[in-house]
Amino acid sequence: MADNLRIRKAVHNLSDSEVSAFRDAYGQMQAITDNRGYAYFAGLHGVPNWYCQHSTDTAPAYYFLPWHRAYLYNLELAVRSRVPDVTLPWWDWTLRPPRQSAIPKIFADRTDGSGAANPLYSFRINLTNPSIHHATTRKPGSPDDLPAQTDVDDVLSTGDWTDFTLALENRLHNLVHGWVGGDMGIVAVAAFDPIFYSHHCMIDRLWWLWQVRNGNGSMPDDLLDTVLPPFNMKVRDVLSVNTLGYDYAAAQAVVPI
Ligand SMILES: [Cu+2]
Repeated sequence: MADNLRIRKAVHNLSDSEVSAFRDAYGQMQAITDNRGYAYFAGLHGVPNWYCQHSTDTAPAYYFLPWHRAYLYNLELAVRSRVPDVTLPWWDWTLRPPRQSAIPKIFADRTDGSGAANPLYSFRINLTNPSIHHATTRKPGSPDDLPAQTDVDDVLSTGDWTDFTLALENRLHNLVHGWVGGDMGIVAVAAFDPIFYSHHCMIDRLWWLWQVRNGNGSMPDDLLDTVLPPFNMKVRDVLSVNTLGYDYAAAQAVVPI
C-alpha cells in the first residue's frame, strides 16, 4: 500500500484531536454558501439538484454504490481544503452501547467541548426553491433495531454484483436511514444531516471489503463507462479506492501505545 493514501477511520477510533479537526472542517464548510460549502454538497444529493442514484434506476443499471463513492470523494476533497488532514470517518452502526451510543456521541452532542454548537449535530436547511427552512433533526429507534454484524456478514457473502448492491442498499443502507429518522429518513433532505456522510462512508467501506474478496464481481460491462453527474467521473474511475487515493483502516480499535 502506498504510504500517501488518506486513511479513513471509524468514528469510534477517532482521537479527541481528530474529532476536533473533523468538527472544525464541517463547521467551516457550513459557514460557506458557495460551491465549496456544505449546503452546496448536501444540495447535490436530493433537493434542489437531485443527482443521487438509487435502485429506482432501471435494472441492471445500479449506480448507487459508484455514485455515492464519487460523492464522498468530492466532499472529502472539499473538507480537506478546509482542514488538510481530515478524512471522512465511517459510522459502524453494528456497535452497541456501551461500546458506542446508538447515534455516536460526536454526532449526538448538541455542543462541542467548549460549549459552542456542534456542527455534527444538525445543519440548518435554507432553500428557496423548494422552500425548506429548518434545522435537521433525528428520531432514532431502539439500538437493538440497528443492523448487527451477522446482517453485514450475510450481505458481504453475496457473490453476485447485482444481488450484492441491492442487498447492501435495501437491507442495510435503507434500514439505517429509516432508523435515524427525521431528515435522514427522507431522500430529499437526508444529505443535509451531518451523519449522512459517515453512514455512507460505512456503506462505501462495505463495498470495498466486498471488492477485496470479489473484485468487481459480475458488474455489467456497460456500467463502466457511464458518467456519474455532476462529477466528471465514470464508474470505472471509482472502482478502486486506492486509485482515488484513500483506504480504510482496520475496523478494530487500535489501542494507542
Ligand atoms: Cu443514503
